Amino acid sequence: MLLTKEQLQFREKIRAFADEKIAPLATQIDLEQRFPTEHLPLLAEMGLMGMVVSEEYGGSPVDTVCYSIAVEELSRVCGSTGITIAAHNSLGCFPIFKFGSDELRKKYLPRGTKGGELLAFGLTEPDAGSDAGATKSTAEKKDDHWLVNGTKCFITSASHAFASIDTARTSDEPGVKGISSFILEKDWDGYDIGKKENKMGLRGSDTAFLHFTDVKVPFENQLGALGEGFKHFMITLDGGRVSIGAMALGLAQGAYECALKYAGGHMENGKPIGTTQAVQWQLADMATEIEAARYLVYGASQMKDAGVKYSKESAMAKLYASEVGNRVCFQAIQILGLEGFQTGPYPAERMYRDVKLCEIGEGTSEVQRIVVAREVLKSVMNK
Ligand code: COS
Repeated sequence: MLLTKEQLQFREKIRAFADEKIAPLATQIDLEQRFPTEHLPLLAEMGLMGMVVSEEYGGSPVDTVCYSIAVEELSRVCGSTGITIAAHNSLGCFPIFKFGSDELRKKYLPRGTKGGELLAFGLTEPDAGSDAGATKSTAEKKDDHWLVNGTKCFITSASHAFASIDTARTSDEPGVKGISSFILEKDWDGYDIGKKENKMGLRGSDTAFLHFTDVKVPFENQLGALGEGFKHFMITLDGGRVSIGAMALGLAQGAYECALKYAGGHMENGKPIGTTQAVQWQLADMATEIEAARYLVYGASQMKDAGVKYSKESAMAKLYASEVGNRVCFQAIQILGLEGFQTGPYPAERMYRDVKLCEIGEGTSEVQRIVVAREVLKSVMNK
């Protein structure tokens, strides 16, 4: 795909950083299920923690194609770092920057951007996953504050984030109308973090429950207008889904490169296995699908920057790139044979485990199909 000179230079810079600073720990943090806190200052220094925030609030803004490239390049070597950066930027920084007051932006964004501290996003609940409008957490007005109660689950960076943006019901109105958003700080009374989840993949990322018991939240920490929480997180997820597409793309690229290298060097019957048509056809399909996914991810990114509605394109990008990611990682292991089935110089098995999340997080593939179907049917159903 044709990129501008600046975008190509940006890719080169992030790839060099990812290869040099992130890749060396990727296998170890996966095996040890350890969140690499030592990476945070490096990521902040590279500007990777403030990509969707203006300089005024400590950000290092880039266009959304570059943002996708950054998530792709980090994920190419380490899915855990890819998800941490995608969630922090798209779900943590973005809603504060987009919907927050100047005071909230000044209070929270510089710590998250230049300061290298993580922000989290608490939307999913035990009984509100795909049906995000079924949120049960509540925020009640008491004296000079909101009192927040509820439980959020599978929250990325829950244990390491200094604050989270959380949704809660502020009225008895059923469905999506009575939902609002708030910023809650980790150190406040009643804000408890659950145990770390033992996950199949992305084991170097931090995922846990958040429990809120009578957490006193100042009125000024309400994010955006009352009752607009659902719309705001749907807008937030439009961007987040592109970044999950970029993550899937990076994992696919990483696994493909493992298979490609192996096909060029591993000998069978006196010849590299890449000389066999069976392997050539697989590699050709993988390369083609990755490139098609890249077009969708970068295309949705360009639409975000153009300021046009891109919910359908973001859902398509996530849906397709995630499914390509899963297919490519699976095929890569098949080409690598036993070298791909074990932890070793070809980390395709880690990528295979990591990429599964892309079909689930920030809306399952089924949810993406709902979003796409609703949009494409609009033209014939509303007449
Ligand atoms: N941008 C702006 N507004 C949006 C929007 C978007 N992308 N999507 C929906 N809305 C608005 C709608 O316009 C509607 O507003 P009005 O009532 O004023 O018309 C309102 O939000 C409700 O939308 P809708 O009727 O589509 O809500 P549903 O409950 O039917 O939503 C799905 C269904 C499945 C699409 C939604 O619940 C969803 O995306 N679920 C998955 C959640 C998810 O991704 N969770 C993972 C979290 S990991 S961080």
